[in-house]
Amino acid sequence: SNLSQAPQKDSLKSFISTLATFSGDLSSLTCPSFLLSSVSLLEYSQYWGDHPKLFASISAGKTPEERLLNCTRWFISTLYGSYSSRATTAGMEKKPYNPILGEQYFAQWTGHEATGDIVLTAEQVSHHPPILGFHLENKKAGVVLEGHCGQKSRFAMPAGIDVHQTGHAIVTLPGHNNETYLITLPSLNIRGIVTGRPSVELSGATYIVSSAGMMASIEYSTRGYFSGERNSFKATLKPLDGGDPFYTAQGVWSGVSTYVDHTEDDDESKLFFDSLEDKAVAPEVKHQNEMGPLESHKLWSKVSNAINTKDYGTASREKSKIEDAQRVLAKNRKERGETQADALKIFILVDEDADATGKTFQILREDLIDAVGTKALREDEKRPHWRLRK
Ligand code: 0T9
Repeated sequence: SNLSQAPQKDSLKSFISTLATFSGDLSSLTCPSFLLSSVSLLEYSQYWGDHPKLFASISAGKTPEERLLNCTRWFISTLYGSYSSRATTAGMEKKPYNPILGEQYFAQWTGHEATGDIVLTAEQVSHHPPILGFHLENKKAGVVLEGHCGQKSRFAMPAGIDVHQTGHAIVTLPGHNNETYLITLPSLNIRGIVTGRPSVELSGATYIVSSAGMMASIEYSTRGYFSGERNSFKATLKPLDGGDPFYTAQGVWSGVSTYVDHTEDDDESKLFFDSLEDKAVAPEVKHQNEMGPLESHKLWSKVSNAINTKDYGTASREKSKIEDAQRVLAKNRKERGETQADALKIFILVDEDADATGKTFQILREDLIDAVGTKALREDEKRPHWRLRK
C-alpha cells in the first residue's frame, strides 16, 4: 500500500541529499534499510569461480593465443555474477557489509572429476582503505588466480556514483612454465539511485596482458555507444608489439557474445559465451557450525538474521557491536606498534621487489603501460601487494 511505502520514500530522499556531500569512501555510506544486503562484500570474490569449466579451460589452450582467448572468455563469464546478478535476481543492487580486517571467506567447487576442484580463499587484507584479497586454485587443471581489490569512488551527477577499482588479478599457469596474465579491473557506475533501484554499469576497459607477449583489450560501453544494448563489450586480442589482432570478440556480457578467429580465411563469427545458457555454478560453503569466528557467515550471522527478518534496530545494534570491537582491536594494535598487515592470517603483505610474482607483475605492468599508456593503471597500483602465505 502507499502507506507502507511512505517511510521508504522519505529515507530515500534524505539518502540522496546526503550523497551530495559523499566523501568517496563507500563503506561510510549510510543507506536506507531497504538497500541493506545481508552479504559481506568479501563473498563477492566467489564470482571469480562462477564458471569452473571456463576457469579450468585457460590452461587447456594449445598455444599462448588460445590460452589468452580462454582467459578472456573466462573473465567475461565472471562479469554477470559480479556486476549484474544481484540487480537481476534481487531486483536491485544493495549495500553489502564492509568486511572487518582479517575477515575470511572460504568456498569450493567440487564434484567434477574432469574439470578439477576450485578452492577459494579470501581475506580482508585492509580495513582503511577497504581492500580484499582473493586466491582461487584448480590444482588439477593448473590454474591459479590471485589478486586484491579496493574501491575509490565519487559522487557523479545526477545522483550516481562512479567507482574506480584499485588492485588487479593475476592468473598463473604452473603447467606452462608459470605463464602469467595480469588483469586490470573495470570501473563501474552505480545508477538508478533516484528511483530507489540501484544497478551497476561497467565503463572504461579491462586489459589482460600475458607474459607470452600478447594482450586482450576489453572495452565496455553503456547503452548505445557501440551497440544499442546494455552491458556491451568489444575485445581485441593482439601481440604486444603492435601486430594485427588474432581474435576479436563482441556482444553483451550478460547475454550472448561471438568471436572471430582472424588467422582463418573465412572470418566466420562463432559463439564466444552465452551467459543466459551457461549459468553460474554455486560453490559449496561450510555450515555455520563448522565456521571460525572470522568467517563472513558466522561473523555477521546476528546482523544477517535481523536484516532478513526486517528487524533493522537489532541489525544496527549488532553491527555496531562488531564495529566497536574492531575499534578496540585497532587501538590495541596501534599501541603495540603493529600494522594492519600484522593482523592477517591467510595473506601476507609483500614488497614486489622481494617476491617472484611481484617481479612478474612489475614486468607486465611496464608492458601494459608501453602498450596503452598510464591510463591503464593508476599510481596506486605501484604499491606492494598481498599474496597467500606459503
Ligand atoms: C569486487 C564488485 C565490487 C567488489 C563491488 C561498488 C560496490 C562495492 C564493490 C567492485 C567484486 O569483484 C566486484 C562488484 C560490485 C561492486 C559493488 C556495487 C555497489 O553498489 C557497491 C557499493 C559499496 C554499494 O553498495 C553502494 C550502495 C548502493 C546500494 C547504492 C546506493
